[in-house]
Amino acid sequence: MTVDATRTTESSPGDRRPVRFTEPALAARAARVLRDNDTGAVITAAPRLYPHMWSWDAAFISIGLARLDVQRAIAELDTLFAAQWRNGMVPHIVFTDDDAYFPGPDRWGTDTAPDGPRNVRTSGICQPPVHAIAVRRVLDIARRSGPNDRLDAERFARRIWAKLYAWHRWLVEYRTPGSSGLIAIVHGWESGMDNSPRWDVPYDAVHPGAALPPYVRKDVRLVGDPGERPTDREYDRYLWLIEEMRRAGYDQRKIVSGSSFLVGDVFITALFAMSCDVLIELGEEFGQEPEQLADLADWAAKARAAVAGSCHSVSGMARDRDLRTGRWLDTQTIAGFSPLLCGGAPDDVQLRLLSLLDSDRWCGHPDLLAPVPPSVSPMRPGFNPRQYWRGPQWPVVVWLFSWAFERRGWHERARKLRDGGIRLTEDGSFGEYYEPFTGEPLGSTDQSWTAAVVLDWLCGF
Ligand code: 2M8
Repeated sequence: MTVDATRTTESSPGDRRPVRFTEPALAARAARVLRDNDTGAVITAAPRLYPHMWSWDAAFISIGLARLDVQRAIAELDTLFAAQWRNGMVPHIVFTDDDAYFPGPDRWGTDTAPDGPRNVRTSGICQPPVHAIAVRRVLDIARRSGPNDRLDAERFARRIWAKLYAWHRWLVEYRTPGSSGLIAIVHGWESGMDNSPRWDVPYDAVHPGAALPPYVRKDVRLVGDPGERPTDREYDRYLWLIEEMRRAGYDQRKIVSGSSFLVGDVFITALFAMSCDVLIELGEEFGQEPEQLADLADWAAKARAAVAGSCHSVSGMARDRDLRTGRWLDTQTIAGFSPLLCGGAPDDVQLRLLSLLDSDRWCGHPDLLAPVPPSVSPMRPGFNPRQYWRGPQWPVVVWLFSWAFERRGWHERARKLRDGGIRLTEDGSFGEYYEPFTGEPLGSTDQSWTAAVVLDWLCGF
């Protein structure tokens, strides 16, 4: 489409934000963000704050890229999977040469990890398994864009399938300890929702030792207000967990048995169930081994049961579980709606969750600029509208819910989330996250995954 990237709509006196771009102008700006953040090798997660490739960011980014250039979208996922560990883990960061981010590759010290990749430096943990969903979306977009794109994307989907299967197998083999069936994380960063109140209780049991090597944070210098980022106390714990992993020599079994943080993550478990479904569809289409398809069906069923089994008997909210103490973690965060993503909960629980999501505790809160779920309920004590994962709205999370609702046949709900997501981002800054009442962009601007999901919404089908 030909567009004028500067065209804005009139903003009326009641508007809380001065600038609103028209949809074509917003799409053009989103495309420019993705192009500007392209180093030639990877699209960085954000220009200054995140100068590397992050695992789940790359998945969302590939979806936006597919709207511009299917080949480039495929290359992005290929780059990520070229860094896959030999045991199947997809690392949470693939490092570029930029040294503006801490902790960088030296602090992770994965170069000698027995399962690590050889020619590329990575972190030593993972992030949510949304990659099969991205491959599916890239394929769907390519099929509508023309015969060459279709052929390329089909070849790619066939080729990457085994890597996706190995990644899912790794999660089952190493990360389903205990009987809850939830997929376990060994660091809050693995959840993607770094300092969410979901992790406050388990982090209380992480006691950084005197042997924690000194460090200097770089993130707090790169955001307008350091108060939007996690605290130093939280960072000490994040770094201590890395220290524990280094001492375990990045041996997954040792990490899972010894880490002072081990939590069953209900949101990841729901995403895993959905991704297994998608992998089955792709595997059936491209003639993959029936045994592997059966594995995926089994894993998806167990993951769904685990999500349903975590639901609180009164509120219906899904819960994480501290696997070190065996206690459920009751927090009113967006992760509580996980059963709405993957299904599998009894009808009455699902209905309760849907009406809670619509209520003034969540999307129906009268003061929200855009009716999309914040990371934490505005009614929860401790809700902070400006602080990282403790209140702001995240467009990628909204995208996940809109994608899942569409798949579940809830078209009207999916459309409302999409419209709300565009309302949130139509100032054209592509914030990393947004203050829910004013719509102020927070954290980084020109964040790639925000631009990518907005582009996908705007190009729709
Ligand atoms: C944030 O996480 C990184 C650590 O991985 C950080 O705060 O330094 C999270 O929002 C995470 O979900 C995201 O993938 C990453 C890059 O956008 O930033």
